[in-house]
Amino acid sequence: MSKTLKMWGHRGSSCCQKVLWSAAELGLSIDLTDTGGGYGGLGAPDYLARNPNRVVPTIEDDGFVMWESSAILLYLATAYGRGTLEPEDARARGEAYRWTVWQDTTMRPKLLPLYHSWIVVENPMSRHLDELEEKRKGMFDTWMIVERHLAGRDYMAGDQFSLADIPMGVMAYWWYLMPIDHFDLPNIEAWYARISARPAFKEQVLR
Ligand SMILES: N[C@@H](CCC(=O)N[C@@H](CS)C(=O)NCC(=O)O)C(=O)O
Repeated sequence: MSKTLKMWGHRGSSCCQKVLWSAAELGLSIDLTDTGGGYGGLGAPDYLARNPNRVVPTIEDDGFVMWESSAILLYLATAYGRGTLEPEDARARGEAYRWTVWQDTTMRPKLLPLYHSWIVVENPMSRHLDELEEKRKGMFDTWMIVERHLAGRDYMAGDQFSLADIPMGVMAYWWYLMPIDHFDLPNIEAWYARISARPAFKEQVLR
């Protein structure tokens, strides 16, 4: 029987998708308490006692509480995915850590405002098309870093799927969700086709 982790979060959150997807890759079951988003509960005393940041996700593994989605991903990979999600090779592992940190510090801060602008533009009364276009164009250099990195590589941290593909895969999911011009990114498209064919991605992110 697979191990079950408790999780507080919601499926519409990119941070939570990182955790849900990684747990599924590792064969871990998740007992999800819908929290945040439309569900609320971030200010409830028992939630705040686990996560004082008023954000999701939070997990609990046999009484061990973790928050901060990338830290949760790294914890799960170390605890349950040595040699699978967590590469054995120190340099591949270093690369995996780098892309995980970079997703939080560089990619997400650009993608999130673009996504929010797109939601606004979906409103037919919107006057924000210029702003959307500016943010879209502003992502070119960021995506090109990934595009060049993937030249001659099947996955973000080498020739095997690893934890590095999860945060970057979730970013690609949100990017391709928007019906905008996605630039010419053949290496990213080929990589995204590879990772989005994974059953855990289909179950936890695409659903
Ligand atoms: N750095 C934090 C960011 C957490 C965060 O901003 N979570 C968002 C969802 S992605 C949140 O809780 N927003 C409020 C909500 O969904 O109600 C992490 O990666 O865990």
